[in-house]
Amino acid sequence: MRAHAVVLVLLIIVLPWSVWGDTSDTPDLVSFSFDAPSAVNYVPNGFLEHVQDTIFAPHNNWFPLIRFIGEGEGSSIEVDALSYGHDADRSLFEFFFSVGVGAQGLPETDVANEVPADDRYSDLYASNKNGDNTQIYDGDGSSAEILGLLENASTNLDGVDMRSMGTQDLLYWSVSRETAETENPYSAAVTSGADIFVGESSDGYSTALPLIVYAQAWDLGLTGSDDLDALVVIDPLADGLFDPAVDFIYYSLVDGSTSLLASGVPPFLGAGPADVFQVGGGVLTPTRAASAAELGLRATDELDALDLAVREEILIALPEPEGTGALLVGAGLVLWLASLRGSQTRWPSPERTE
Ligand SMILES: [Ca+2]
Ligand SMILES: [Ca+2]
Ligand SMILES: [Ca+2]
Ligand SMILES: [Ca+2]
Repeated sequence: MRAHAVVLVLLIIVLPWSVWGDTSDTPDLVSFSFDAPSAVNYVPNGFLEHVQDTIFAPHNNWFPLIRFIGEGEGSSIEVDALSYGHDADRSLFEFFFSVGVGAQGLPETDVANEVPADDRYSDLYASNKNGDNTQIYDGDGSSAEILGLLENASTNLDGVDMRSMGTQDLLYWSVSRETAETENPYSAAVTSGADIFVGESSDGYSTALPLIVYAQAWDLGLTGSDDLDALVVIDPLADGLFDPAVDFIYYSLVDGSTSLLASGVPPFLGAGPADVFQVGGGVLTPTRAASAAELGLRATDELDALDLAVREEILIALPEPEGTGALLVGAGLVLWLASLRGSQTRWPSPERTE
């Protein structure tokens, strides 16, 4: 009985730490980038590597932790989409996304309910294409799990993978059209904002040479004047080569991309910047994987970051709310007191000690 009580006491001491210990930071989850204007929120405060090609982890503060540095301090390279690459069955996955400046969301969705509107751009939402969406991460953590972003300064998250690391040690990314046209090594290699690059997920990923192209704009049914702004790669062989027979690529386009404006054929005819398209799996021409309405977004909204993930895995992996820790402590105390009452010959009851 004494050993039983000792174990219970240890549980009371250890459980709160195991539950609460993860709530301050969640570096094991989510990798994300923000856009160039957002860097202004961090760099003047001495966070010189908090720029638009850095990849971040969540942090319980007003700045996110650094996961991968691209060019780093003073970078002018805008990484506007990223994916570690998946090897699993995509049919199990839901859509996890961030929205861009001006997004409204359909009425009654979490995007629409996030106010003021400038707070929406730094959040992550999930949808199973039922016309609704749920807030999963909140930029400043006031209404959901925290990313460590400044919402009052409208930090705009522009790329995401719902994991801390890939299983394939690869990183796939796209850059903005402006970066592709003006910044080396992208401009020297004559790339476009709709090309997808691949490298090892280590420091310097976005500036590593030689620049390796995973898929070009035309592989995606796009033109060189399109700009891909959200990306999920499924590359089961992890060979860094787009094989349209077995690989899948999911993507969204920036508002104003040529294919959205002037394609005239499905799936781009009548589509917008919040629609998600796909190629691969033996289908060489793009199809629409999700419409704005299916994701609970308006046709004019911008979707600017995307991943496909299993919601239960994300939610299970999230730290328990503090209320759960208090419940566990309470339950532990009740069990401890019960054990004391059952062993009064060895352990004085609380009543006797007073
Ligand atoms: Ca970025
Ligand atoms: Ca965003
Ligand atoms: Ca791009
Ligand atoms: Ca988009």
